[in-house]
Amino acid sequence: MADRRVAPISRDTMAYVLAGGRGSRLMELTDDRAKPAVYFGGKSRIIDFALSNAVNSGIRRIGVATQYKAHSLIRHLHRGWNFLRPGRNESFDVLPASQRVSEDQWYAGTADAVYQNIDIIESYAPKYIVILAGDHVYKMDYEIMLQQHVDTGADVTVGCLEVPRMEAVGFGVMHVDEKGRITDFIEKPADPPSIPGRPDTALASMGIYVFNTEFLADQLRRDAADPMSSRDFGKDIVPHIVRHGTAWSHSFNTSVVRSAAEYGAYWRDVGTVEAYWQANIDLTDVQPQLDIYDRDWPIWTYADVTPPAKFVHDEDGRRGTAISSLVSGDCIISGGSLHRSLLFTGVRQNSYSKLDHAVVLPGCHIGRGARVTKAVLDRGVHIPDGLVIGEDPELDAQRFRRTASGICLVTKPMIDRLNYR
Ligand code: ADQ
Ligand code: ADP
Repeated sequence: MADRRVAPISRDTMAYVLAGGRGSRLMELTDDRAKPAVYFGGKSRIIDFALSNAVNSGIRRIGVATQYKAHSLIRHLHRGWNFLRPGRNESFDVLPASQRVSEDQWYAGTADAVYQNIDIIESYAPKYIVILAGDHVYKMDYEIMLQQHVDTGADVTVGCLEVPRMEAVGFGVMHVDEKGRITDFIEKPADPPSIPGRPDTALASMGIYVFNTEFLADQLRRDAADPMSSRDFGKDIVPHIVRHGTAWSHSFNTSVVRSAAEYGAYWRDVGTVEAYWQANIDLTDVQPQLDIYDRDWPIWTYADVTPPAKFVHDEDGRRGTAISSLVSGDCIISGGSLHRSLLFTGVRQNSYSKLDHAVVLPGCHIGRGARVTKAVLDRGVHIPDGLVIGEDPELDAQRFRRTASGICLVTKPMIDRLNYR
């Protein structure tokens, strides 16, 4: 008998990525770009993780809803993610707010960011839709979650993970029965309920939802007619379905993509300067928890074509050295040294300079004799010759954005202001 192939569920699915959030706790890093567009891991931007997960899971229809400061995000999406071609049962749509309903109307909430484009989604007729956040770093096979959704016949399936109870104040928190069906869902509770028998742990929503598209469209229309609704998945749509329909949880542990070198179930919000710095520096570990070298689950991105990184010694024969560091293309380390640091594309590091635990975004220049410790340097920052960052807490706090644990965020305007002193 002929071999009958059944297409995976992912080929009948659209991934819809919410990428409109400001990410205000990243401070000046999101002054001019949306959080999903923030650089991460040497070559990528944060949104590349959700998009790569979708493509690696077999999904070929993707929509991205953008809103806040979307210019560099949209540019990145057009350059890097436009390879999905209409006509091959594929599509890629960037959907900025205020294009559809009226010119001055932004997306009210996350559900509204889907509702306003529901006719575009329906025109593709995907049977399933997976709603994703564009601002988390993790590797996950959505096909496994889709399969569970189909098997249980749920109205909605919500991705979840266990978090320390006190951290759950920033999440949707759920109760599930012994099979995993959600019995209660509370968005950002002040006093998060714990998992029964485990007082220090709560079950948190990852903000990832699978729906049958038709069902979601009905729910969004119902919600849009409710004047009391804030048009949000976590506040309105999911709690309503928990009360009136069937909502199932899906444990991240079952669909996290681990490579040989990896342990645990890595998922990060990188929502603060502190968490952002730490997650990038973690990549310099000998065996990091997040493996970005896994050829079976690549993190796709747009990247400029660059010449190789180059290490040269300076005029005195002092070496340009990097230890426990990641150095991207088009970087030239001439005489300086770096330790436990991560350089994005096109960084120039000059003689007698030192980087230690530094995250250096594209196009930065490190002047002669400068020393930078425990810092994030925003794109294009030029550190003047001899400037020292990360050694004098009081001075750092005056000049830069210094976090409670002593990480400095340094941006171009902050350096410009120094020159006038
Ligand atoms: P929050 O993280 O607070 O909670 P929210 O601010 O609503 O979620 O953002 C969710 C995603 O949507 C983000 O990727 C954000 O960039 C994007 N977004 C926000 N407003 C948008 C808009 N108007 N238009 C387009 N995109 C927008 C949510 C859930 C919780 C869950 C956490 C997990 O509500 O239940 O626990 O995510 O992080
Ligand atoms: P990214 O570093 O994310 O690639 P860009 O540096 O190109 O982004 O800037 C993102 C957006 O912010 C662009 O629209 C850019 O024109 C704008 N922008 C950057 N710096 C400033 C500034 N100092 N004032 C106003 N707009 C700016």
